[in-house]
Amino acid sequence: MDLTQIIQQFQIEGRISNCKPYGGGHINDTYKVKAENGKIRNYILQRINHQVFKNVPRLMENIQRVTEHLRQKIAQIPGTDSERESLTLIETLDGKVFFRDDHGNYYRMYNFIEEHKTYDVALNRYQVFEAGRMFGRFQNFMSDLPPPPLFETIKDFHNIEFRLNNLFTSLKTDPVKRGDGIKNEIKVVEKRMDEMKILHELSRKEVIPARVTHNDTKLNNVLLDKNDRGLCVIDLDTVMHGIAHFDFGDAIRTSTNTGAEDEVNLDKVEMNIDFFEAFTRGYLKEMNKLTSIELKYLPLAAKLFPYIIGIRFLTDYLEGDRYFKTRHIEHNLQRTRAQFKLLESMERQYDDMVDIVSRISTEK
Ligand code: ADP
Ligand code: GN1
Ligand code: MG
Repeated sequence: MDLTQIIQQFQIEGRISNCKPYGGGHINDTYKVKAENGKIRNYILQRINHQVFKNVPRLMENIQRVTEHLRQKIAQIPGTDSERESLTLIETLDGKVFFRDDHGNYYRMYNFIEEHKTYDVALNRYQVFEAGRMFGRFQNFMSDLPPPPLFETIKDFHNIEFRLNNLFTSLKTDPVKRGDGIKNEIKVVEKRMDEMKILHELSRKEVIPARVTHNDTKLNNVLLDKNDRGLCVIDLDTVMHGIAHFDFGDAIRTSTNTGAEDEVNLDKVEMNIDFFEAFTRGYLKEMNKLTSIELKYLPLAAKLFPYIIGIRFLTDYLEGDRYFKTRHIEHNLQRTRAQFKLLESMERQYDDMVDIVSRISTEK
């Protein structure tokens, strides 16, 4: 079955006139689909990576519940447009929210949200503030998602002990013989292991409460409008139970970095503390439910994410690049180095992060 035949399984309006790869995600394959019947309608088609997401039907059930809940919440706010501010799934001809082809590949479609912008690297404070507001609002909205609990789409996704175990197992077996070249990176990991386990421990002991979280709050997973105002949180595959810190941490990792996630020139990689302030301000403006313990640990969450994602890139490098899409042979190692440089920059500015969180959370 080719892509055109797959698209025809969905209830789209018009004749398909174009379908081309879209976006820069590391996991799924995304296409922009254009259909015409007098007027033009665009859609997003995604082939869901079922090596990563092992139970796609249950994942899609989550997405259906989450998008419906968000739509209701948004519709209650005067002046909002729930068609543009939440994702809308397109059903198949037989009323399902995904299609499975003869090879066992899974596809879904969404309405294309027109006139949006996404950024891999933020250009100014306002964009970062808006991203903070959007992810804060997302967490706030999800706090009354009706039961039952969401399905866990990837087990142990942000479990640092699991990620460390995977790294050291791969280092020991060294399947593609890359272990010798990463001694410095292993030192970076080992030096911080105890500190980086703190949030996991606090969550395990329920000192930090479980919440419904997004878990993949990269800056480019929020669509902004043409004036850079926050529009829609996307990429909902990993929405499940987590702690607020997962969303705060991954968003700080990607929205305060002055360089690219895979920057070769490490001099370009720093945390912009002004952007940290802007994100925190936007996030806490909307997410007003955090306990004092949760607030206290936000700066640690910021450091955890370049660390944990760096470990995941490094593990994938050791395993021969099987998980993340890569463009060249050293890509995952290059990403690791850039993430660890960002971590060091955060460590230098840690006291400033603590002051900022404490100032913003006590302002009224
Ligand atoms: P991945 O999991 O691979 O990152 P995403 O769901 O984030 O996939 O989608 C990849 C890109 O496609 C996004 O960065 C965004 O630019 C675009 N995109 C996704 N959904 C929509 C949508 N409904 N409308 C417009 N653009 C979208
Ligand atoms: C992946 O799907 P995408 O590109 O938004 C990954 C995230 C990583 C990110 C690093 C399901 O996100 O966890 O932080 O790459 N998503 C999954 O860029 O593993
Ligand atoms: Mg994405």
